[in-house]
Amino acid sequence: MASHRLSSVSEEEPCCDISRKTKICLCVFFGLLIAVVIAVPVGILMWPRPHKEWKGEGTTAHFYEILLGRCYTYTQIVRPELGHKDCQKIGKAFTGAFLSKDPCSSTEQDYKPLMELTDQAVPCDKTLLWSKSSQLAHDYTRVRQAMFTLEDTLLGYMADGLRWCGDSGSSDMNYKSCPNWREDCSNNSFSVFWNTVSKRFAEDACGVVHVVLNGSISNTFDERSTFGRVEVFNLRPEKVHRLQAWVMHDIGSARSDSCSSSSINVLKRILKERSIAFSCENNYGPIRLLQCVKNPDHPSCRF
Ligand code: JS2
Repeated sequence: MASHRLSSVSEEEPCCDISRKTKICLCVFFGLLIAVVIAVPVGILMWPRPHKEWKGEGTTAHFYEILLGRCYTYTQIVRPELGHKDCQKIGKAFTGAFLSKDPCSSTEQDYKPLMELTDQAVPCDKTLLWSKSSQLAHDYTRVRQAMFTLEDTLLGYMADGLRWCGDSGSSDMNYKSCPNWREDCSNNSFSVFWNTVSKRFAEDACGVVHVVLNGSISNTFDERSTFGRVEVFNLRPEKVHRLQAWVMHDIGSARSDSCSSSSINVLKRILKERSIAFSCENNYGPIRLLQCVKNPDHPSCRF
């Protein structure tokens, strides 16, 4: 009797009273259930969240291509003595400073790898700072190539006029919008970059440092500007023994500020407290010539 029983358990016989088919169905069901339980949260996490809307312009189109192109142009053509710089590494360090990060909590630390890859010595007496006179300062160094504004150095040249930001929820650049300094946040990737590179530019300066200031506006020296807030306070008195200011007035415009005006006296006082000598000249001749090239018929340009 017993032997027949064991051998007689036919395929259809339910074990634990359930059929093989049911067993398979249950396995498939639980398998699917487990898959869903895992897939849903992973899916939610992986699902690319739309970038946060900011008040400022988005990342410049073709940002990375422009950055790399400028790096090669600068290191191979403009300043070939820097031909040893690795533009691929520099490009990666630049984007690594802000991609996949909250664009409102950017820090100087984020840009440290980039700063280390782009160190560049500017000869003493050849540093030119500027404030509210970008065009004039750059017209001058385009002609007087021995002098350097920040934008005449590798990193300033690469980033000049560009905009960029990322997002902690995505590894892409946000081309739609980026934080605006006033309306969103001040520690945004873009502003922190310019503060960081301006700080280093001032720290590296030596000898006589020059600055082009705009005498046709009220606050010729603005303590809230990058020059007034970052560069003036990062000049090293042990290396910089004088700051020479050139206060330029637009051709044909009324004089608002000059070397004897109150805002310039504020600059003079700050430098005195920092044991850095100060000298100032209104409408420095060579830059005046450049202004007259653009306004040849103006009476004050009849030499
Ligand atoms: C360049 C940008 C951009 O001495 C100069 C430079 O060294 C510069 O880094 O900082 C100084 C000028 O800044 P400041 O005094 O604030 O002048 P400004 O005319 O009121 O503001 C210009 C913006 C300076 C920082 N910066 N510099 N190229 O594309 C650029 N974008 C920003 N924000």
